[in-house]
Amino acid sequence: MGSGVIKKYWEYLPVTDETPLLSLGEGDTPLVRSSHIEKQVGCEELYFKLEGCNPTGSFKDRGMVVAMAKALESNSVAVMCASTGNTSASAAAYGAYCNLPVMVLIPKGEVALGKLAQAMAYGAKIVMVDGNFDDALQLVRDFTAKHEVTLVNSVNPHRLEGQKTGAFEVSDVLGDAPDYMFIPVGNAGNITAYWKGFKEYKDRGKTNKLPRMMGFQAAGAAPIVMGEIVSSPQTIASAIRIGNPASWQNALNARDESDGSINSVTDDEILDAYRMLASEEGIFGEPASAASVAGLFKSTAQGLDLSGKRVVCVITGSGLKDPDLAVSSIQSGAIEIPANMASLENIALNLG
Ligand code: AN7
Repeated sequence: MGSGVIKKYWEYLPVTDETPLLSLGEGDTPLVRSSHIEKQVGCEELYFKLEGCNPTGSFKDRGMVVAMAKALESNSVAVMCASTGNTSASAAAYGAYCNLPVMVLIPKGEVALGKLAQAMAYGAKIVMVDGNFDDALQLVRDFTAKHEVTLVNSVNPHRLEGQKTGAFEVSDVLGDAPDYMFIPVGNAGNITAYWKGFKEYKDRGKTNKLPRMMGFQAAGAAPIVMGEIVSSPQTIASAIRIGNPASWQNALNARDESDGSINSVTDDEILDAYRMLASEEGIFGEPASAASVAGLFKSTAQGLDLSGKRVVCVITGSGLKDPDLAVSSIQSGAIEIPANMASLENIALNLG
């Protein structure tokens, strides 16, 4: 436990004798059984994979540790990424750990405060681009094609190699692959990586079956669902505010090969799932993460029968990343009182 994904899964990863065995303790995240939603959607077993428990609070760490180790192995002098927030936080942390300079390009005004704070704290050079994520990613791709700087977005194949370890862990804990995987889709790297992981585990005889991959985009940022680039993607789930996903074709392959689907959920559906996940399951995921749960509700409401099925939702990042949204979108009803017993009793003895 805590040794990190490279050590744990080295035989499935592109490591050599020269690859440094880095780790900030990523991976080994909890797979938590649902206490309420499982019954509401009528499945046999529902689990949440809590990727917010990774060192920087999102699934990105699984891929970043491998990308960073390979960058060090090839004597890279600096790394760069574009990000809606979590990739930049992860790159910044591993860069600090490895002593590699990191530059992150983020869409101006569109990154949740917690993620920005992380990139700042870890000491990355932060560049605010007057454009959206897709503009920033294009810039990074063009720059790294021209200069000797390593690209650590998920178009770097080492990122997906690391991220596929999420599928290994789910399979290891359950003893086989689940029947359904619900997963939010932004740049489409994670759905690609999970599908790769499940296929590899089955090929190596570690599992007997493959899950159906159920991806969900936000309705205002759903290029894969609509079949066309969205030039001004809009959604409250800033992590998946992406209009031209880099792994678009791979996501379609994962969908089709697994007999799954890629669909969209509205911001209202995302926020409902976000609140319900916290208040009924005790799990505080970020809004983008709640898209997987919103998708689960939507699919069953539309007739998907999950009876007898084992289902996993990936909760990709921590709700603490975006405290502004939590406070503004959840009517918590904090009560103010003078500091005396009579006032407290007046409130607390009438709770029920
Ligand atoms: C919490 O950080 O794209 O479909 O730049 O942060 O693999 O892109 C984040 C994406 C889901 C979507 N949930 O995953 C970035 C970035 C959370 C995320 C996604 C992201 P992909």
